[in-house]
Amino acid sequence: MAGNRTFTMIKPDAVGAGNTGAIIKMIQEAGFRVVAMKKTHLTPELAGSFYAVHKERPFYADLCKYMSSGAIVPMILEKDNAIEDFRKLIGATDPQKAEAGTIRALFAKSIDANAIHGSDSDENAEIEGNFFFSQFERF
Ligand code: 3AN
Repeated sequence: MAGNRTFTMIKPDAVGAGNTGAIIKMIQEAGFRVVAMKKTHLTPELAGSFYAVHKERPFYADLCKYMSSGAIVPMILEKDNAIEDFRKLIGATDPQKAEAGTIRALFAKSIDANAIHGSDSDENAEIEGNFFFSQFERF
């Protein structure tokens, strides 16, 4: 992915609250191009394998339950400096600490129901994008 792609998912709290369109608008206005996108619903098992890196963390079980509680909208996004710029756009994991104007400050309900995911490295963006999309689903 050579540094210009990231992966995101709009999470069940934000999809359920009807904020999908507003969030995609913010993403596009920040200069990201949508390379792949769909609406889907994870099983608890699939959520568990997506978040396998967090298996040992105390919040893992709740996270898997939450991420399979409703529809999500995964996307692959493209922009120069995508990983860093996207994490700036979404704000801190805990919405109480997220900078004003960020997606989490505007739309997240709590540290677990925090509206949106953003990959933390090029390597993880590639792994996470491949979890949801085949090469034939990218534009
Ligand atoms: P981020 O999504 O900001 O990169 P990670 O990768 O550390 O955060 O955590 C993955 C997800 O796990 C978060 N998006 C959040 O939903 C959940 N999470 C992280 N830390 C906590 C915590 N202390 N308590 C509850 N859930 C958490």
